[in-house]
Amino acid sequence: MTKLALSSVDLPVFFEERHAALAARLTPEALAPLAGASDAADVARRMGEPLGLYAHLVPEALGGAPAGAGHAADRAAIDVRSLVLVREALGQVSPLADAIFAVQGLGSYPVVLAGSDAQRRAILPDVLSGRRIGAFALTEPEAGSDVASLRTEARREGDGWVLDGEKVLISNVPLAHHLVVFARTGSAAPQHGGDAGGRGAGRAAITAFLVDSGAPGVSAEPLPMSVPHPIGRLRFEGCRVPDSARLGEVGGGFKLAMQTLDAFRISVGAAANGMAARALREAIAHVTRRRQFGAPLSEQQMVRAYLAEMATELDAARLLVARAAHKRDTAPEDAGGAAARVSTEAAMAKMFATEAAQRIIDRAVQLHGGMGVIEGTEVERLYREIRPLRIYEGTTEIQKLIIAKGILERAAAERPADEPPPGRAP
Ligand code: COS
Repeated sequence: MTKLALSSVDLPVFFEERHAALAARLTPEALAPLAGASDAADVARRMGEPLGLYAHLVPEALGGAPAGAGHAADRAAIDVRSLVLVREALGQVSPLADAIFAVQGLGSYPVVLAGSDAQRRAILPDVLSGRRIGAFALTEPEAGSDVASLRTEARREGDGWVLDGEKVLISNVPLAHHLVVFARTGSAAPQHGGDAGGRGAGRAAITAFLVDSGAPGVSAEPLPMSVPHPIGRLRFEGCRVPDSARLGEVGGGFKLAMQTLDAFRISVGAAANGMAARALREAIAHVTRRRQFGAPLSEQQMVRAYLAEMATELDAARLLVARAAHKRDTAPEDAGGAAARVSTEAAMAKMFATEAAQRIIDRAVQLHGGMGVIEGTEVERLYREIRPLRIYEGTTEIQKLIIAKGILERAAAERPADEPPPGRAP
């Protein structure tokens, strides 16, 4: 099996030859048209043509990249290990491109998973070429981490639906042609906290819709961010859509959002690894060049200790990301034919990699001394670029809740029925 050199280690256990071939194509030279580019629309287009990166978001049957052996035969046929490689490469070259790519995925994967054949044919070929950009409209002013409490409403009217509500912090908004909108369709009131039954009813009342961003009743407003990143607010006022705009089952929206996030949270970890790898490279270049006290900084033990910690944390993060992606791609489907749940592993990868990248980049800034905080230096830019990754697609704190829930459920499932209560001798 071909070895895939991701850093100082090879990870042949998790990757296959086709991944090595993809990684070999994702060179800084190949991605050079994205480096330093600040026009989001242009960056979004280039990733379609000529770079062909969106092929990894679209099933092979609709022109996308082959998902490889071992995948569910059709609908969920997106290879998360390929996403991971693309995002680590983009993270090193252009965090702006990486963010647009990720949201193109969030805005199309629900169509891959739950779309009708007509919806898939109407959307996915243009997603592939980059003629069409998508967005994932989940977050609201009063519903961020607590998805079940969202308030945007879709009211049944005649043979369609009427959407009213507000979404905020929606990436790709100024560019997006279509929006995957999560709205409340059931009679259950939005649930904040409360008992499991109440929250369950709140979740069961959420449905996804595929809405044209130019549809009557939709308005968008950009929000300025601390880094170059297309993001904004959406308002739905009497926005009428046909029933054919519904994505999946009525009431299936919460699960669809979570399934989408499971796949893409893994790749957030990969993007963080890309940014951290870039910072480590910059730090090594700096400490081997810069001389103080008569020798290169790299001769100092404290500097070496920093480098050792940075490299080890980066490789640990890469291993967690690779493990989650491999499991997502290869674990047997559930009884309903859906991709295996990897919520715990995905949350571990996302949490650890983004937190580690923040620490690695912070140390790279420290090693650069005063130049590390001068606008325009690479590490200063990375220091700003990494920050949103610990928040978006589920904060670090939410990942901890998911991980704890996952391991407790696993422990309960493995406990024999006749085991004495914890703390008591058998
Ligand atoms: N795949 C399939 N089903 C899933 C799922 C997944 N990945 N995750 C959850 N579900 C289903 C389960 O069926 C679960 O039912 P059970 O009660 O049978 O276990 C149900 O959904 C509820 O799951 P959970 O109990 O975990 O829901 P909560 O409302 O308590 O909390 C969190 C869910 C907090 C984890 C969720 O709201 C979340 O991820 N929040 C962060 C949102 C986010 O990432 N926002 C960023 C937007 S994109 S930038």
